[in-house]
Amino acid sequence: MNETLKLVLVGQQGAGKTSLLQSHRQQEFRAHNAATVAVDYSTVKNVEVNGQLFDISIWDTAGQERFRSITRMSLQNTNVAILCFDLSDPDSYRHTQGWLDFLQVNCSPDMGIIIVGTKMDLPTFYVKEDLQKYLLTLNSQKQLKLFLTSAKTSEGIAETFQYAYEQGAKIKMKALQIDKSILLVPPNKQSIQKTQSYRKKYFQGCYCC
Ligand SMILES: Nc1nc2c(ncn2[C@@H]2O[C@H](COP(=O)(O)OP(=O)(O)OP(=O)(O)O)[C@@H](O)[C@H]2O)c(=O)[nH]1
Ligand SMILES: [Mg+2]
Repeated sequence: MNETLKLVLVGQQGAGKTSLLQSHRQQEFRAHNAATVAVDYSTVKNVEVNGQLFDISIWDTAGQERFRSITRMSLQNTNVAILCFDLSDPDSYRHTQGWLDFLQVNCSPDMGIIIVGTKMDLPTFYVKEDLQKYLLTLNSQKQLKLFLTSAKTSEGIAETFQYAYEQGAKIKMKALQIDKSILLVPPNKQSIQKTQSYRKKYFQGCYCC
């Protein structure tokens, strides 16, 4: 059975999350996308990443504030979060620190984070070098990789998802190795005795649970 990978798209309303995914999965661009309600979810099976097959699910969250608790729940067990901001909208850009804080509070420290500037076909005030410097100033415990994309021209889309898949695969395989090494450590005599005495005390000698 394939391992699973989970990616989640987050960011302000209208940042271009749904368009990014549509460009990646359907190679299409819609000039007027409806705002996402709650969260959309889709899986593609049998994707080869780093020589291994994965079933990759991508969760496209809603940027609207009223869905924040659903976004929070969607982040459970995420391998990589793709944080989008709109390059043509300074307000969207200013919210990246808030979104990073949100991810740090609600996600496992092992999760990867990628920052994606969207709509690079539109006029923008930012150049990549300045954005990269800005990322270094953000309060993040991780090294943040930045991609600039356009769902309209599909520039940068393939590279963004390829990187996200590879990073996700590395994180997933590392976590599985840790799980296996924990299972390989045999329980010692002391801990077995401790468990038995605990069960006797609280379950009156019932060992079935
Ligand atoms: N020119 C241009 N417009 C884009 C691009 N990406 C998205 N848009 C437009 O921006 C608007 C919002 O894009 P969405 O992808 O729906 O944004 P979203 O982040 O999913 O928004 P929510 O679902 O509300 O959180 C849409 O009308 C898109 O057509 C892009 O790369 N270039
Ligand atoms: Mg959307």
